[in-house]
Amino acid sequence: MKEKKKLSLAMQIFIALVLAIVAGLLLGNHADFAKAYINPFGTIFLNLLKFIVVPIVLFSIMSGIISMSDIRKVGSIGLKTVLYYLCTTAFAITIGLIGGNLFKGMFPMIATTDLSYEAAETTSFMDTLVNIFPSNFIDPLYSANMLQVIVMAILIGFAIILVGKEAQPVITGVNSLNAVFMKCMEMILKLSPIGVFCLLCPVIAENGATIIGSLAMVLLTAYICYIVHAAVVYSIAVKTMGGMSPIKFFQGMLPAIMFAFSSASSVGTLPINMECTQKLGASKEVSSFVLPLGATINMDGTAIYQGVCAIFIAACYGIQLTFPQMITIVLTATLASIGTAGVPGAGMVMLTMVLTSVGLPVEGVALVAGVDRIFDMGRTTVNITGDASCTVIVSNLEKKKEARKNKNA
Ligand code: DAS
Repeated sequence: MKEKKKLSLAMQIFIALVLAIVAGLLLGNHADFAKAYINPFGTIFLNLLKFIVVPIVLFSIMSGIISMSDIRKVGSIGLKTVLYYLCTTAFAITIGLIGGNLFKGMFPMIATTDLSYEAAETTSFMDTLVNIFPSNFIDPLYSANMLQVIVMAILIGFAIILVGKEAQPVITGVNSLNAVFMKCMEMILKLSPIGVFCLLCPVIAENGATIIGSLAMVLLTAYICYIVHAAVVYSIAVKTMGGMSPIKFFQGMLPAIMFAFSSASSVGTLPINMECTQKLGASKEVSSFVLPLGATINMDGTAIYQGVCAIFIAACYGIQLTFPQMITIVLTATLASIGTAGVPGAGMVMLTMVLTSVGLPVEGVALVAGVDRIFDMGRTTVNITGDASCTVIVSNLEKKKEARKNKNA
C-alpha cells in the first residue's frame, strides 16, 4: 500500500500558525478563555523543550569536543563564533537606530507624565563576565544557566581529551547519553504543531487589536528593521561565508523561524534550531556549540528593538539623541545582549540598561511594555536566525579548513 506522504514539520507548523491566528482573532472577545484553557498546553510544550535543552547542550557539546579531540579546533570555532555574533549585533542595533530615526516623524507622541516602571536589577559587564563561570556543579543545570552549562561542557570535554584512553568508558557514556537525549528531543519536537497553536492563539486573542493600535507605527518600524537585517545581513553572510544560497537557508530554517515567532523563546527554540541547521548540512559538533552560545549571547533582533524603542521613547520625552549617545547605545546593546538569557521578555530588561546608558528615563519602558510580546515574537525570530546563520558559516569555514589541512597533508 502506498505510504501516505507525511506533511513536513515546516508545513505542519505553518498550518498550526495560520489556525492559531484565525482562532485567536475569532476568540478576540474571549481572550480569557484562550489564556485559561489553551495557553497551558503551550506552556507544557515549552516546558518540555526547556526540560530537554540543558542535557542536550551539555552532552552534545561534550560529545562534539570529544569528537574534535583537538582543543585548538574548539578555540578556533569559539573565536569565529563570538566575532560573528558581536559584528551582526552591532549591525543590528545600527539598523534599528537608522530605522527609528527614519520613521520617528510618524511615531505617536504619548504623554509621559504619570508613567511608572519598576526596572529589574541590571548587571555590569564585569559581573556578567564573572557570572559566565559556574561556582557549583548542580546549580547551572538546575537553573538552566546556559553560559555556565556551556563552560562546564567545555571544561569536562577538554579534561576527557587530556585524560585520553583511560577516559574511554566516559566517552562511551557521554556519546550514548547524547544519543538518548537527542532521541528524546525528537519525540518532543513531534508535538511542535500543537505547541505552536497553543502558544500563539492566546497571544493573538489578547493582543490582536493592539497590533493596529496607537503603537502600530513603532511595531511596523521594528518589523521592517527585523526583515531588512535578516534579509540583507544574513543573506550576504551565508552566501559569502557559508557557501549557501539564502533561499535554501531561509527555507531550511522555516520550522525554527515559525516556532521562535510563536514561542518568543530562543532557548525553547534551540532543539528545533539544531535540527534545522543540521538538516542544512551544519556539523553536529559546530551546531551543538554555536547555537546554545547564540541563544544566550547573540540577540540581533533584541538589539534592533532597542534601537527603535530608544528613539521612540526619546521622542516622547522631547529628547533628540546625539550621535555620541547613539554610539553609546550601540556599545551598550551589543554588550548587554551577552548576559541576557533567550527567554520571553528578556529584551525589555535590557532596554532599561540601554535607556539608562544615555540618561533617558527608565519609566519610558512603560510606553512599549503593553505590546512587548508582539515586539518579542519578531526579535526572537531574528535572534535564532542569526544564531543559525553563524552555525552554517562556522561549519562551512571549518570544513574548508579541514579540506585544506588534508590537502596539504
Ligand atoms: N525572547 C528573547 C529570546 O528568546 C528575546 C528578547 O526578549 O529580546 O531571544
